[in-house]
Amino acid sequence: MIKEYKPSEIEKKWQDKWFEEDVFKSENKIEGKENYYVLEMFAYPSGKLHVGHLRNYAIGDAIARYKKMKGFNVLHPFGWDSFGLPAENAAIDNGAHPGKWTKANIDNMRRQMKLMGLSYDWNRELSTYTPEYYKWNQKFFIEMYKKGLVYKKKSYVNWCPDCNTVLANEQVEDGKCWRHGKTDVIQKELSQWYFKITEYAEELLQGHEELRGHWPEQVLTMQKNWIGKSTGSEVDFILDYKFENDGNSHLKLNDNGEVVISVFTTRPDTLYGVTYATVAPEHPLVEEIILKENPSIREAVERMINEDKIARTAEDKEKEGVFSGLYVINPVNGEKVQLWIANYVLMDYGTGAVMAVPAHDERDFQFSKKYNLDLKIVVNPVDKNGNLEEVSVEKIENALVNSGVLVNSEEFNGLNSNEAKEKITEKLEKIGLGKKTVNYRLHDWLISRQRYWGTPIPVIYDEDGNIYLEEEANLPVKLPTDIEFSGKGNPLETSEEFKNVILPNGKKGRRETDTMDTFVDSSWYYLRYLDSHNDKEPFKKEDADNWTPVHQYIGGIEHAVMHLLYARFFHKSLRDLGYVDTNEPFKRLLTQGMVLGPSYYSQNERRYLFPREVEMKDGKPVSKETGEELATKVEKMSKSKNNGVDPEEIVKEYGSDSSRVFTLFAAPPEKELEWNMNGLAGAYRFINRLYLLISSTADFADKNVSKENNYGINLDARSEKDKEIQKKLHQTVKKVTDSIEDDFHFNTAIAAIMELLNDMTTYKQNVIDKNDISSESKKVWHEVLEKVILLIAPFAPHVADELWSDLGNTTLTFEEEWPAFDEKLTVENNFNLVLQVNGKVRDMLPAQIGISKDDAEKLAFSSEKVQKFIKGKEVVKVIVVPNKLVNIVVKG
Ligand code: ANZ
Ligand code: ZN
Repeated sequence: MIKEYKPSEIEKKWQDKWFEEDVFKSENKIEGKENYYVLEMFAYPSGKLHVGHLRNYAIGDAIARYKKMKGFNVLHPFGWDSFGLPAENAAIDNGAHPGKWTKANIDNMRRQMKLMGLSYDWNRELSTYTPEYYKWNQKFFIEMYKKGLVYKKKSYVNWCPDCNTVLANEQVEDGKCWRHGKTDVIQKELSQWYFKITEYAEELLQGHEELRGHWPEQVLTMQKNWIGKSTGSEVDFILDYKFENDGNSHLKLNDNGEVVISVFTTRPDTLYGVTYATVAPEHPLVEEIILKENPSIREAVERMINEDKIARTAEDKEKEGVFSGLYVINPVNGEKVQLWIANYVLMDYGTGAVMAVPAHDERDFQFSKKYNLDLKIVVNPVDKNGNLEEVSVEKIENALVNSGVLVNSEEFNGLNSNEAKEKITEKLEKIGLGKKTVNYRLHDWLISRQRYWGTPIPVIYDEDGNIYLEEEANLPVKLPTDIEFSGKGNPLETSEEFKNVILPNGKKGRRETDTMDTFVDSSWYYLRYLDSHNDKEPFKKEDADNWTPVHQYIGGIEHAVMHLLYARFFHKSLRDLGYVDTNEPFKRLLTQGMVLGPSYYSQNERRYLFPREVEMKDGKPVSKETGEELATKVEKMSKSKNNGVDPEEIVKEYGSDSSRVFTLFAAPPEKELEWNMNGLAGAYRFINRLYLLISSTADFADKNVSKENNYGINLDARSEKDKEIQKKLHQTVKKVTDSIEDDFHFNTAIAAIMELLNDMTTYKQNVIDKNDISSESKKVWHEVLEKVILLIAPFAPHVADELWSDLGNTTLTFEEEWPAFDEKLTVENNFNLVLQVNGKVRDMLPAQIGISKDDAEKLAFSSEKVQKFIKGKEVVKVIVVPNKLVNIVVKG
């Protein structure tokens, strides 16, 4: 029976069946089965799938289907990261409520995903914008607040005037907003909510040991740099100033009521080289003392505060500063040095104050040159032979930043830098003016957003600004609907009903109008899937312990620091709140590579052309309309380059199966994938060939035999061709299994199936079509067909189920066991033994690999052709090269 391959019909037929019968419904526990949790990062509902989604889901689905067939209890859910700015901007632009826009987008994307036939358990679908979900964000917030993991602090924050909201440092790129590439981020002083992620800095770093080998090393490195651990000392300088303490001071004071300025340094060995000290312009000392004593420098200070914080510390950034008029005292030698305010000192690193050593620190060096401050060499560089190099303050053109031997440092002279670091810190500890410390570059996580479309922070203030937590019985604090989306300020401020509340003590209260950063939503959603409709608790602890860490997480590398670090922090916080026992959210991480496509740029029109506007002329791309030769590049698919492809169109035209097979075949999952229409067409042809071959030979297969009794094949009764195809089959099963187990290298797995298909085609032509059939051929063919269908099932599930039913099966491939292979059948068991007489080849005979020397000799003498050449001659010796040849040397 010859059928035509019609992907749209086949795919619709099977999707209807799968979804109507809810075959992907999963259980939290199945007796005797090991759990396997495979999770693709949930999606922001922008409205349409892009090709990066297609790739991500094809990978995840192949893993889910494979693991299911391997006998695991697989959890494979999907959901929507559905709070955030774009919905709100759409509301401003077209007046529709963000919820309406979001819901419509989710519906459309879910529809598109269903066209792909992905094996998600949609019963577990979640959406973070629903009160049923964000209620738990609020509960966690309250519990974390009670545990000291949430706090409110006034500080300078990054502010995007276009977003009209605060940005995390991670959301500022080169001083611009990550969403508004042209908008300068400014600094604004605001009171904001923070999660105390720094409390977990060390654990987040140490946890890498558990993840190493399972996460891409690149991601671990990015997290490590982000956490930025550095070991050093804190050194206390006393301000030379008579301070009147009114009790409201934020400054650090010693027992004598003197102001202490602690600095963080990684180079305590340079302490004798300090020639001045600096504080950040935001340091509390500046407002409390310096500007009172010296009001004329206010303008300079404010200018520094408004500079971009990230650029401020860059090596090549012009250093700026102003003398405070005050002095501090060096704790080791009592020297009085000037105190400056400098832009290159940041308030939120270390202590916000620095001991300046211009001879040994490059930034201090540049600063001292600009403002004519002294230099003092205290660490003398040494040459290869350990001799002191000759250096002088007048001659150096850069700071001497390397370690060396101490000079000009009293009792520490002659020590090397490392010894001196220890000894000087010991001395500081002894006199109570310093200690060893560790510093992290990681900051606490600022979660306040002055936006509507996020989780309301469950806090109320009384008229004096005191903080009250919302009572748990009142959760969720829902977003109000009487809102104006004008694009100015925080829309929540426009709802009187939301803002004005009565406190439990009967007094008037005002509700917090900040909402939570959407990264809070994505920090624990993988746990919610375990029980996504539970309205009593966020999830059950038993489930969490059984299902985390997630066995395989899959997503983009762009989440290396923010999402993946926040989720790790959240998981550890939830552990410490008693919600889980495990330490990490994700055991294995696969970061899929980007999808690239060719772009065509027209110089004349100054724009990127769409592929449909381009044709090839003499192998070069030209504009169809003007004939202009176009500049072409292969780069990340994006709207701005007009080089994207629409997954829905692709799926409609070629089918989900071919689209998946193409994305999985064209590159290993972690590598970049170059989109290529010819490649896609090639995948289609492959599926088509497979489909035609199997459906046209299904009748030939002996369906009375099955895997239960090894298809009833009598190995000795097979023809040579049966043996060959069966060997190829078993080799392919092995190859495909190994490739998947080896970090999901689906590309080599599919390549192996393609090879097998070639051999199957040959078998059909030589055996089935020519009717050259052994007693076992039909049984062998049944095994071949069943197994190749199961092998392709994780990649092309629709066509697999169609062919599976063609073979008379009533089950789905998804419910079948992954095919087995017999190691014995995969090895080459025959070879041609070369027979020589006096070094000349006279015959070749098939032999078993591993044949003994004696048997090989016997075989050689049994050959009639050989006999002809040795007849009547004396055999001098017989040389046997194992598994290769026999050479008979004769004389006469
Ligand atoms: C004196 C010194 C001498 C320093 C020397 C370096 C070399 P890492 O390694 O990144 O942790 N520093 C400390 N706090 C700072 C702040 N808030 N803003 C800007 N710079 C700050 O860097 C630590 C070094 O950076 C510290 O060691 C301090 O300068 C500076 F020869 O102290 B050092
Ligand atoms: Zn912005």
